[in-house]
Amino acid sequence: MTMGQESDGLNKMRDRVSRFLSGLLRHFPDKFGLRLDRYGWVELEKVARVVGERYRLSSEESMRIIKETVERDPKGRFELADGRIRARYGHSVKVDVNWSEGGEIPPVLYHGTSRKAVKSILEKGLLPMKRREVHLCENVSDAVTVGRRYDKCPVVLKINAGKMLKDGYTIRRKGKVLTTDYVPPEYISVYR
Ligand code: HQG
Repeated sequence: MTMGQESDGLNKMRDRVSRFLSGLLRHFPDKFGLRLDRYGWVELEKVARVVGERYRLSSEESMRIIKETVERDPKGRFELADGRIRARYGHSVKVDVNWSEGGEIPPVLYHGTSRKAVKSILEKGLLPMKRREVHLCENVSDAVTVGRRYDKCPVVLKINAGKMLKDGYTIRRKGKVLTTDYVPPEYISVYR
């Protein structure tokens, strides 16, 4: 096997593990016998055991792949600390998401969505829907990527985050993603 083939296989495995971890740590920990604590944390060893069984990896391999997946994740989807792991955002399970990594919140944020959701969003505001938070992006191109998950020609909404903060709303930073509980229509306009 050449180096290229080996890393292709490894990249595919990391990709699969990343998707599985997103599901496990955001949506269905109980399906695999895991219990998240109040803030979404769970012992890394337990997660490595579940991942190892699923992908037939030794516990060392599974631990290594999880750590590499977390470190290389372009969006900072996961966080490791004190032998534990959690998803930074995207939860549907009941966890306390009310924490932030600090740092400046840009005065303008973006949200990518489908064309068919726009009318309702402009009427009712941005709701968390099946998740615990509304997810926002720092730049237009990230918002387009998010919106493409639902529509090949997504709409990008511009969020007046500066005004939201001034009016007392909380916006949290979770890796590359910014989150909030709800965005009322008055802070939303169509960017493109
Ligand atoms: C829409 C992924 C109608 C909202 C992404 C969105 C993100 C409304 C959908 C992260 C509405 C919910 C989250 C309203 C909101 N009426 N539609 N009032 N309010 N919506 O998946 O932001 O790659 O829960 O516009 O990249 O798309 O998995 O939210 O289209 O960062 O790490 O309801 O998940 O990250 O969809 O995605 P979602 P999202 P990962």
